[in-house]
Amino acid sequence: MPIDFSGTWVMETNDNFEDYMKILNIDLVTRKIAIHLSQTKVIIQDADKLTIKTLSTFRNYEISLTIGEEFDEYTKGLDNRMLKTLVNWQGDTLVCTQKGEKANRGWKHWIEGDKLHLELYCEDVVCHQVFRRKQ
Ligand code: ECB
Repeated sequence: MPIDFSGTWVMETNDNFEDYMKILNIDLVTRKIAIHLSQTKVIIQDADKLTIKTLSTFRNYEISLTIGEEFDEYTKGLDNRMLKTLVNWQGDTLVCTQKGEKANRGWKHWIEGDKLHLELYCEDVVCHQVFRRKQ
């Protein structure tokens, strides 16, 4: 039985988000707004199905997927790119690869204690976000 990421998670830290946005060619004005956002993750995990909502006061973003099945992801409202995205288990870590224009793009989710971790990576940039479970 894999672990369950389901729940509502509130951002505590967001390291290197500026460089992650820069490598995705996000414009300065958008970056200035986005850097100050508190993001909330709402994750619904049901067997091999996963919905991840990223919510903020500025923009929301949502994906739904089946673990182990590649799908077309359009990063609407983020960098607006088309990706071939695949999420798999690597032990208790969810590992995502996002094939597209940018090399070495993807993310990893894992849980440590009561914290949800997310590493967002692209090319040589890694952004590390930590969330606490909302009671
Ligand atoms: C949706 C809240 C953030 C809105 C930021 C708006 C503009 C910045 C544009 C692009 C920056 C790139 C990504 C934003 C960071 C987080 C959003 C979701 C990142 C992601 O791929 O999350 C995965 C893993 O949780 C699920 O989609």
